[in-house]
Amino acid sequence: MQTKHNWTKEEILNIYNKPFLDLVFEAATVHRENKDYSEVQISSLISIKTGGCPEDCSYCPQAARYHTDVEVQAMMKVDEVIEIAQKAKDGGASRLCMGAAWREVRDNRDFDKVIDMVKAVNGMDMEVCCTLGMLNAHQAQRLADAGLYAYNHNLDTSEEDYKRIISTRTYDDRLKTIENVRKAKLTVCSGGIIGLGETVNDRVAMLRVLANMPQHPESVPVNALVPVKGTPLAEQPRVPIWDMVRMIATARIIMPKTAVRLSAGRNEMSVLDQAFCFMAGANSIFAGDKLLTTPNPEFKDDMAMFELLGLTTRKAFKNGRPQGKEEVTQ
Ligand code: SAM
Ligand code: DTB
Ligand code: SF4
Repeated sequence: MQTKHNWTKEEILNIYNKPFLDLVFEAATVHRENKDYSEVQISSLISIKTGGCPEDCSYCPQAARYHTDVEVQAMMKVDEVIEIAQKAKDGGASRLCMGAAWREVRDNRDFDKVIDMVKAVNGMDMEVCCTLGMLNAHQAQRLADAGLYAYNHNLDTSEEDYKRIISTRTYDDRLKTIENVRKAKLTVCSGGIIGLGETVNDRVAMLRVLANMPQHPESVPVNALVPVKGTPLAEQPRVPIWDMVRMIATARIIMPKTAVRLSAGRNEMSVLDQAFCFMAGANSIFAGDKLLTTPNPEFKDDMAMFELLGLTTRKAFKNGRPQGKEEVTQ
């Protein structure tokens, strides 16, 4: 089946608002037609530079202007990253995502260090992903040349709602970085957060931007807000599981080939909640006892869940390496 890139708002809204069980059934059907539905990709997160970020993203515990319990930490050493990557690999992760609390990448020694980290983890035969804020075309190319597999850059909400959540950059800045990532032939990981106080129209509008890109993102993370004390969104109520399932199912139906990641918020979900998300087409998670700064279920509990649900873990590089990359052996 060919993927579609001209979704209207009404089409997506009609999918999102279907009777719950019809929606899950349709998403599960699309999932089974397009993917090995029992295979789940495991990504592990490392915060290589924590806290002190100049941006004002109102959900984020790492923004310097909010008084949260996150302590600013200097950039990690390459050896530390290798050690954590090995543990993640041993635990079953096929991808390692390195996050930095930066507004944007600067051409300095810290970026050189990230390049070294990318080379090292790529050499361990894991897919390497980075999320470092805004990038120009040259920086995206440097990451690609070092062996980066994916770049994560979320849209978070709709263009209309963006100013309510973040004032220090624009939606267009976000889209421009995603374009630079595409030009460097990296795979794109881009999604958003629900539970920010957005409307269903905002959720649908964000999904429409992703689904109408000339090429669908290879991964779409769906995060449930983790409300953190000290941030402006600390008092937001928890996202109902029904909304999380609707969001995942809609993403699965409109982007059938994409990896839809059940991302932040799993620590508050039961195994049954998560089972519904997998049924609705989620086929990727972040595993490891920490996301960037907030808790996540333990590896062993996730493995017990996989066993219970009959899920298996996806191997690295199943779709080959991004164009132009040589096979790297350990
Ligand atoms: N600084 C870079 C950036 O903003 O692109 C990379 C790191 S940033 C922490 C990565 C993503 O984490 C954000 O785009 C947002 O979607 C997600 N995130 C941050 N805080 C969150 C929270 N409290 N709950 C859920 N997702 C969150
Ligand atoms: C994504 O979409 N979610 C991850 C990853 N990409 C970088 C981050 C979630 C962060 C949750 C809050 C924290 O742990 O600081
Ligand atoms: Fe900084 Fe990223 Fe957090 Fe925004 S989401 S404050 S850019 S670390």
